[in-house]
Amino acid sequence: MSPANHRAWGRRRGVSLSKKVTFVCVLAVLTLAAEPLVCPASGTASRGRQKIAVIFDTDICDDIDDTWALAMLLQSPEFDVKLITTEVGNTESKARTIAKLLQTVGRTDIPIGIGVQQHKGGHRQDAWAKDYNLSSYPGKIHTDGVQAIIDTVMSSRRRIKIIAVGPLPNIAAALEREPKIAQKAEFVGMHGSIYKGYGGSAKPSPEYNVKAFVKEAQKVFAAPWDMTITPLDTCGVIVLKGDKYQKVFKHDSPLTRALIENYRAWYTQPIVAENKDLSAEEIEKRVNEKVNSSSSVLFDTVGIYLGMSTELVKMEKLKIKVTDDGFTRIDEAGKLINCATEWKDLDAFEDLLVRRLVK
Ligand SMILES: [Ca+2]
Repeated sequence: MSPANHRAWGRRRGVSLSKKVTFVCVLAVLTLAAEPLVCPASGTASRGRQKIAVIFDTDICDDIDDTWALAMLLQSPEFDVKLITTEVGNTESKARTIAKLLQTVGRTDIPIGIGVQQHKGGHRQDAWAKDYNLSSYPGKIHTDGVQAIIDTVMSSRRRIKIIAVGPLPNIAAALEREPKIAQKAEFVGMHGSIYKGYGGSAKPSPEYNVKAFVKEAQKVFAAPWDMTITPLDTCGVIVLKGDKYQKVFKHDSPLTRALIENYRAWYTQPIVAENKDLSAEEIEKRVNEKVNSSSSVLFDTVGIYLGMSTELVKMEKLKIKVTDDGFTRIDEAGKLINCATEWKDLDAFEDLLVRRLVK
């Protein structure tokens, strides 16, 4: 309620003094109980803002940026994380990585949902969680992650944001099973490519999260919910190097240790798989050259940022259509979507990301 509305409410006839006093007291208690939250752009504290209820849907373990995004999510007091669901491939094995990470940082209050499974094979971060048994997770594990998404959205009294940073089989299946989730949730995603492609290229690309499961992306992009995306135009340029990277790399917390261990496991796996004759020393040398000096492209961290703010990016409302070959084209027949098409202050975003990870 705004101050003006508050005053108008107070002026209404028939509201007794005692009711007014009760209202003011409840408001005061709620305000004091709320954690001081941080304004993402300025880093200044702001009291009394209600937390944003979110479901985080991730294809963690395919690329490493999901793990960075998860770390940013957990370190951002703006969010009340209601559920994390795993996307694509061996979703049960991916849930193990998430469970171990949440347990490592003391966040087993967060339920995990196992998403639509395409296979029972391996993923690049499996080595990190190979000793972890999913049944030992103290929190809740939903074996039907799609139903968990539906139940979490439909039972919430507040509008939920689904932050999705992978291909979209889970979200498409949830919409198929319960279309009403589109009325009760907003969608924030790392998807598509509007004016720029991979690596800042001047030509748009069929972006992986869309291209890998096109029909599912088309379903999600046509649903009647409010949608905000970071396409490659903004998320494809996030790489931490130099001092910024070293701050995270050298920060000794359970979260940053787990993050860098996962980065190491993810970077090591293909080197070992593709070079059977390499010595252990040579493997370590190659891994250290990269992992000790810079991050990979951290696409998904911008999805987390858009879940709480759009201050540092230029937003455009564009009619977007997902084509059968996986492009996200501006098209009169498309759906109106909030697109982060350009950075206003990329440096400030990188600083924010680092601050969050090392706090
Ligand atoms: Ca991802």
